[in-house]
Amino acid sequence: MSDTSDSCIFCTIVAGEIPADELGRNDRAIAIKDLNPQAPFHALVIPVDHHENAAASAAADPATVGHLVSLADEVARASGNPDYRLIANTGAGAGQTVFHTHLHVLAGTSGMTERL
Ligand code: DGP
Repeated sequence: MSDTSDSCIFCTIVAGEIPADELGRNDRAIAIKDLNPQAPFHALVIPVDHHENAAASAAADPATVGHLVSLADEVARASGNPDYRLIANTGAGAGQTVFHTHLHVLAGTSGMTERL
């Protein structure tokens, strides 16, 4: 486990070193708009602590995933989307491109997207 990784784009965003369109934050995670939205509402919920995927975060602290889901629900509802999908791509073969745990929060469409 490491708390941060200098080469990780999401660690840089969490640290406030590069800008992101922030939707919410607590002491464990932040929620931002996805740079390349795949739905009318597309947020990313990112834990402060750096782990490569949700399973690794859960192994390090089982409460982490619960905190991520709670923040996802908060920002989805705040945007007027009480119905939404959560996705955690795990591994390059599943489409993961950023190897710092994150949940995709998608709303405003009922279908699967080709990308996710
Ligand atoms: P995944 O493929 O599951 O690893 O999703 C990574 C997502 O992160 C992808 O939808 C695009 C988004 N993303 C990558 N770099 C940035 C960034 O610098 N800012 C924001 N807001 N989103 C980013």
